[in-house]
Amino acid sequence: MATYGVVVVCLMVVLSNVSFGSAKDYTVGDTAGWALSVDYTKWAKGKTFKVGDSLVFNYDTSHTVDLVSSSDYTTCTIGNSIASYNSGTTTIALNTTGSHYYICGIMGHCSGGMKLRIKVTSDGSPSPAPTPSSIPADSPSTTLLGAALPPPAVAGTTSNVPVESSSSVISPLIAVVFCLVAFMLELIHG
Ligand code: CU1
Repeated sequence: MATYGVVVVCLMVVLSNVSFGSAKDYTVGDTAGWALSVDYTKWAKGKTFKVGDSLVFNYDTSHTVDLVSSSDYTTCTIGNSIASYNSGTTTIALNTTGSHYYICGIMGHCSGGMKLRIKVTSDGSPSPAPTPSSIPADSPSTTLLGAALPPPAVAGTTSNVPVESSSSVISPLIAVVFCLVAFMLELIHG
C-alpha cells in the first residue's frame, strides 16, 4: 500500500527536523584522538562549532587538555592554563561564542602539534536589532509632517520578534501537520 510509504517518508522528515536542532559532540582528532602528530588545524577546518555543542577529547594520561589564552596558544606557553584536564576522556561543553584555545600541558607537546583553536558561533537564535532605538530618535522631527508613518514601522518590528524566536519550534510542527494531511489524503483516496 502507498499509505505505508507515506508514513515512512513522514517519519524521516520529522526525525531529520529534530536532529537539525540538536547539539553535536565533536571527537577531537576523530579516531586519532588527542595525541602528537595530528594536525588539529586541519581537523577543525570546515567544521562549524555552535554554542551547545561539545568537544570530546580522548587521550592517554601522558597528555592533558589545557584551556589557554590566545597568546599562550600562539607561543605554546604551558603552566598558565585557564582550566586543565587529565582524566583521559574530557568532554567540554561550548557555552560561549568566540575563539577557544586548547593545548597539551606537557612540555614540548604543544609545539609537537597538540594545539587546537576553534571558533564558536551562536546557535542561530535572532538577537534584537538596534533599529527600534533609532526610530524614536527621528520621530520628533517627523511628527508634524507625517504622524501616521512611524507607528506602523514600530508595530512591524516588534511583531517580528516573537515569530522569529519561535521558528525553530514551528518548523517541526509544520512537518508534522504536513505528514498528517498527507496521511489523511492517502486514507481518503487509497
Ligand atoms: Cu601531550
